[in-house]
Amino acid sequence: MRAYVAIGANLGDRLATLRAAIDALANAENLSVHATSPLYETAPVGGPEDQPSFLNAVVQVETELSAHDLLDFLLSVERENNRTRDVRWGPRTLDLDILFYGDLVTVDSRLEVPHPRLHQRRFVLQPLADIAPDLVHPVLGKTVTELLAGLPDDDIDDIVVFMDEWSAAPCL
Ligand code: A4P
Ligand code: MG
Repeated sequence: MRAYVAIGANLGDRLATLRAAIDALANAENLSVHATSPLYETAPVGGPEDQPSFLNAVVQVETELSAHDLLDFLLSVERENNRTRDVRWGPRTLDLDILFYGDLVTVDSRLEVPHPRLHQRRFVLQPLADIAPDLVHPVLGKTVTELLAGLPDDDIDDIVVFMDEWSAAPCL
């Protein structure tokens, strides 16, 4: 199955943590990394005031894991990278979110796919558009390019390219 995973960090050595996360994905059994977007530096959306800026990217993976097993694996990679959960939308060393898992549409107490806020967020849609512009949201029926174009443009300056090629996994 093809899946898209959003990765983000705004605490500690953000770049080193994101590289470690990509290595963990690339070295996992039953999963391979097929594309990595450029890395963006982004202003925090929500959460406490004055939290540090994020580094964000999106990764395309192919996996034999079920969606829930993929979630468990991503949570284990977060834990290995010292992720703690204190404040909702608060600062974190590493956040790994499943954006899409094929065309799957599912909601339960542990997992919601597609990610319920992806279509509102430039820090997700911009890197996703870099690697999958024509991907269609299975609920909204719009491509990633269309969703990105539909965002209000008042936050356009809140995201800038930090680094184009930044991981050992395949980039664009
Ligand atoms: N969960 C449910 N669906 C999913 C999914 N599709 N992928 C559950 C991953 N996890 C999913 O997650 C809480 C629980 O969500 C997990 O245990 C899992 O069972 P979390 O990582 O502890 O919570 P969170 O990420 O703080 O919450 P939430 O509401 O998912 O956060 P968002 O909406 O992802 O926002 N600003 C910038 N610039 N960049 C960012 O990366 N991230 C956030 C987090 C806020 N502001 C940001 C950024
Ligand atoms: Mg998360």
